[in-house]
Amino acid sequence: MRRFWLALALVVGVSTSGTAGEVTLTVVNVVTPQDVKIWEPTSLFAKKGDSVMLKLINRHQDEHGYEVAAFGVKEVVEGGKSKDVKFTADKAGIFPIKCHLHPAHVVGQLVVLE
Ligand SMILES: [Cu+2]
Repeated sequence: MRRFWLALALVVGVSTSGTAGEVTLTVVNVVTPQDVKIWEPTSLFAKKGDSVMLKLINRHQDEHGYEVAAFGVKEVVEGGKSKDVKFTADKAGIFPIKCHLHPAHVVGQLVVLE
């Protein structure tokens, strides 16, 4: 339950209309106070059918991956660079987000509402 509220607190973009819309977010790879590298925000929200546009910004010197396997997203962002990603959230559910290069340190989720 605590994890659920934490996820809610990290909501940045949810489209509010009844039809499919667009979710545009900037996601930045940062280091937490616990010295863990994460893509922030860690929880992304969209509605089924939304186009999701993410600007991935890697603030580190080494490259990091951003994978949302459920939607065919698998990017590598070089150190100090950014990359734009676009996909359609065409199914509802909770889908893991990870760095496929260093799976241990970057974990998040994409929540797609029906
Ligand atoms: Cu990484």
